[in-house]
Amino acid sequence: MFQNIIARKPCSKLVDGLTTSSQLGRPSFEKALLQHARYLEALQECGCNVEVLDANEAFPDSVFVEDVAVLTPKVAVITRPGAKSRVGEIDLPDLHVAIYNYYRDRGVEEIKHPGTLDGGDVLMVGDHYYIGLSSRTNQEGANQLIAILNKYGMSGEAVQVPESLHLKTSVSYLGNNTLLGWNEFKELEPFKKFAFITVDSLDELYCANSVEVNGTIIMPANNPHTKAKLEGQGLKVREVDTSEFQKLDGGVSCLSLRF
Ligand code: CIR
Repeated sequence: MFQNIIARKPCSKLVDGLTTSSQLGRPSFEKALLQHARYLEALQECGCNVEVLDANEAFPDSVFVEDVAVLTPKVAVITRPGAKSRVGEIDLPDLHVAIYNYYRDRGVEEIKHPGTLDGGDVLMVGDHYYIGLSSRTNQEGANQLIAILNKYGMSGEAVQVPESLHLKTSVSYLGNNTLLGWNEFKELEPFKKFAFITVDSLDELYCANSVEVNGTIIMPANNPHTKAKLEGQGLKVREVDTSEFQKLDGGVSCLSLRF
C-alpha cells in the first residue's frame, strides 16, 4: 500500500536532459508539464497524497525523482546517482526536507562515494529489493544498499542488467508474485520464481516500466497489446501519456517516489 508520493515538477531545461533515445526527438516542455500534471492526478486517483517539489532549473533531469532516493517502509536512503550531471540533485534542500518530514521517526541513510546507485535500478518486492548493476549503479552502491536494508530487517540482492538504462526500464513488479518485463529478463535466475508477463511486441518495450499502485497498474499510453494482456489477467490498468519523458529515457516509475 502506498500512501505518499514525492515528485518534482519538470524544469524548462528538461529539453536538455540526458538521453540515448535521441531518435525520438526533443521533448516539448509545455507538453511535459501537462503530462506530468495528469500523471500526478492518476496517482491521486489511486489514493496517494502527492507532494510536488519545485522545478529546479540547475538539473534538467531532476523531474526523474525516483533516482535520488529509495523510500522503504522502514528507512529512506538518499542515493548517489551514477550520471555526473545528476549527482547534485541529492543535495537539493527541499528533497531532504520532504523526506525528513516523513521519515523523522524512522531512519534516513545515504549511499556514499565510491558507491553509485540510481533508484531506477531498485525493484521492491515486499521486503526484498533487487538492485540492478547498470551503467548507473555499481557493485559498491548495491553492497551499501544491501547493508542498509539488512540493518533495518530487510534484504537485497544485485542483478546484472542486460542492456537497458535501469533495471526497472525493463522489468516491473505488479504485486501477487508477478513481474512484467522484457523476455530476456524472464530468464534471469532471480526472476525465475515469478509469474512473468512478457512484453512481446517490440513496439511496446517502453511499457515494461509500469507501476502497481494500490491495486492499479499505471502504464504508459499506446501499448494496446500489453494493456490487453494485463486486462486479460484481470488487472486494473490506468494509462498515462508520458511520451515527452520517454524521449529522455524516463518512464512512469521514474517520475515519482512512492512509499
Ligand atoms: C537519465 O538519463 O538519468 C534521465 N534522462 C532518465 C532517468 C530515468 N529514470 C528512471 O528510469 N528511474
